[in-house]
Parts: sequence; structure tokens; C-alpha cells
Amino acid sequence: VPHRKFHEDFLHKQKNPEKPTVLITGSLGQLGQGLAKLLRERYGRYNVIMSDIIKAPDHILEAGPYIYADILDFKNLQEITVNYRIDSIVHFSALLSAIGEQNVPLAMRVNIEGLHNILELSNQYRLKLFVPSTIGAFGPDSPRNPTPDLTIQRPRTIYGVAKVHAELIGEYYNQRFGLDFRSLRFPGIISSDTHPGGGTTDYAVAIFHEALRARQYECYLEPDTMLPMMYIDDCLRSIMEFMELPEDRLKMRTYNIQAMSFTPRILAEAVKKYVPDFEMSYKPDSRQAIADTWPMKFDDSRARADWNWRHEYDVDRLCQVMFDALMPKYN
Ligand code: AKB
Repeated sequence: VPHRKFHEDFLHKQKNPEKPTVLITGSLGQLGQGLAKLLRERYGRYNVIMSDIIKAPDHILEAGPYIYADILDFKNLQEITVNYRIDSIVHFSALLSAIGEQNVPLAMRVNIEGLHNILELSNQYRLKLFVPSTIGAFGPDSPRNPTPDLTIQRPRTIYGVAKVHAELIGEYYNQRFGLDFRSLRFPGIISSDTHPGGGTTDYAVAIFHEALRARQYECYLEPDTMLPMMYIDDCLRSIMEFMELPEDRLKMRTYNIQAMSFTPRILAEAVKKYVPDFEMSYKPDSRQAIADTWPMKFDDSRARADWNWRHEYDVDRLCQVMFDALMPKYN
């Protein structure tokens, strides 16, 4: 069975000893494959261990180490940390905002209990830990345009509540035990080869596929709902740059980062430049109520000042890369 062969080979491969060994949890979600690719280019193929709880497709198994890791099973996590000599964790496992509302008990287990395991593991084994946070960590009482790093955070989704909890407990572990905890608050992330699944910002990915497939898209948000967004390459690069910073460069442990903000109407206009007969219709659903409580623009001036964060993709460049990647698939 070819994939078994890959797995066993990878277990015994020589890692690059100069570079950290990184475990990515929830790596079959929207961000994991791209991050694994980026980090493998930099640290070496065998230094980056992808993990999740589902069977991976062959191309993932062929690309590098992929293992089963259940973040709700502490012993399983300990075993992996010891066997693979993990130095850092990028903890992606989570239920996103909209899907979390449909199954709150599961979201509590994955997004809160899972995080507790990862945090405790990282502390026990002195691992460096990155946990993504989000615009969803803010709520209706936060200033929305722009939203600064330090302000009122009273989110109204279980996803947001869990992320505020992650930020606070991560910072607590840092102050109390010296854990190297780092977090970036991301906008909605847009990617061409992976899908978000269950978020409030998903329309900004779906629109590209539907424009090419059907020349029309029914958007579940109102035309003028403005949200911060970011192209995946900016997001993944920010994680790598932020994780590589020497600790003394960090003035905070959790930073906002921003690239662009747009509304469905603005994005539809940008899409029409590539698909002139594209039509967008609007049928707001429960995700509208979530989006209405989220930041419209992020103030990321501290990330820019403290560690030189710069985005590279605006709306025009985003559309260009998305259509370049997707057009061949739909033609
Ligand atoms: C979601 O919509 O839930 C995510 C996010 C902004 O955190 N994409």
C-alpha cells in the first residue's frame, strides 16, 4: 500500500537539526497544507509534521509526514511530542464561527478543551506555541472601524469566546510559566486551493468559484457588510515571520493584522472585471448577525511598528491570483 510506505519512511528520515520540528494540528483545514509547504521549504521536509483526525489524501502523504493527532487525547499528544521531538506547535484545530453556533458542545470541546491540552503540553515540553485568533474575538461593544489591539472584547459566538479565552490563557501561561505563546488575530482568509468551511467570511472564497462555475452567486451577507480580509500567502508568511521573531522583539503576545477590507458589493465589482456577466444576489442568513458584530477594519499599526508587518495583497491583486489559479480548473 503506497501511503503506508511513505508514512514509515518519513518516520525514520533525518531531520534538519539546525531547524525546529513543527507540529501542525488541524492541518487538513484551510491553512495547514499551505503552511506545511512554506515551512518545509524553509526548515526541511521532515521537520514539519502535519496532523489531523481524518485520513489524508495521497498527495498529502506523499508531500511529507502526516500523522493522526487528536487534540482531545492528551496521551496521544505526549506520544507525538516525544516520538517526533516536536519543538513548536501551530494549533489550527477549531470549529469556525458559523458552524460553531450549530454545535456549541462540540465547539467547546474542540476550541476550549483542545486548546487546554495543547497549552499544557506546550508548557510541559517547553514548546513554542502559535494559536491563531481572529476578528471574531471582538463583538458589538468593540470599536469596529478601526478595531485596535487592546479594547473591549465581548464576542457573541462560541468561536469568539473561545478565541478570547485562548488569547488570555496563552498570555497568562506566558507571564506565569514563561511559555512562548504567540497569537495573531486574522481577518477572513481567502485561498484558491483549500476551502474554509463553516465561517462567516466564507463568501469571499465561494464567490470566485461560483463566478467561474455559474456566473452568479447568492451571497448570505448584505451588500454593504464590510469585513477585514487577507489573501492566504500574506497570512502564512505572517505566521512564519511572527514565529521566527526573537522573543525580545515582541511587545505583546497577541497582535491584530490587516491586509484589506471590503464589502460583498465591492468584491462583486472586482470579480466582474474578470467575469463581466457575473451577477450577485443577496439573501442574508444567520451569518449576517455575526458579521454585524465584527470589526470592519483592523488597526494593525502595532504589528507594523513592532515587527514590521506588511501585507502584499490588496483586492485587485487578490482577484488576479484567485482567477489565475481557478480559471484553468473551470475552463
Ligand atoms: C470565520 O469566518 O469564522 C473565520 C474567521 C474570520 O475567523 N474565517
